[in-house]
Amino acid sequence: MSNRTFTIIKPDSVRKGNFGKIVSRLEEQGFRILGLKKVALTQRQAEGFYAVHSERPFYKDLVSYMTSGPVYVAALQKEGAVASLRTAMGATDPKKADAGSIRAEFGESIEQNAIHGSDSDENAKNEIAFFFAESELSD
Ligand code: IDP
Ligand code: MG
Repeated sequence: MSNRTFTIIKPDSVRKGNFGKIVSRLEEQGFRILGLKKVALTQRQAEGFYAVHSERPFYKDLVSYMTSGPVYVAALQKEGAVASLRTAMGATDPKKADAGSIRAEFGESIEQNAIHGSDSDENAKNEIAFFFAESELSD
């Protein structure tokens, strides 16, 4: 099992000034930040990143949301990182997310849900590589 995962602090979080609070939570829960940067996703990047959802009815809106303002992308390290981040985030729909989870606290809607987290070790590896060279990562 890999000890890495990938997150995006999404545009709604950055807009509302919740970036620091969310990163604090992650650090409190034992994640180390291997790499972090602020980026304004291009349409092409957002489409590529979410290509797996290209046939879903919400794809177009998702791409406009993810390009609506800057985001922070980060590579994180923790034992069992992928599962641990998914638990910390909560369910996709903030209304269904466990109390105390990041999405329950900071998400607006099923679309504007504050944070992205990889759903498997393989996707974590690919998503980290989408934004970072290995030489940009250190613990
Ligand atoms: P996840 O982020 O919890 O892994 P996914 O199913 O991978 O959820 O969906 C990717 C993103 O697409 C979600 O985080 C959310 O921003 C958006 N999304 C997912 N389902 C819906 C929906 O039913 N309506 C609108 N947006 C959605
Ligand atoms: Mg997903």
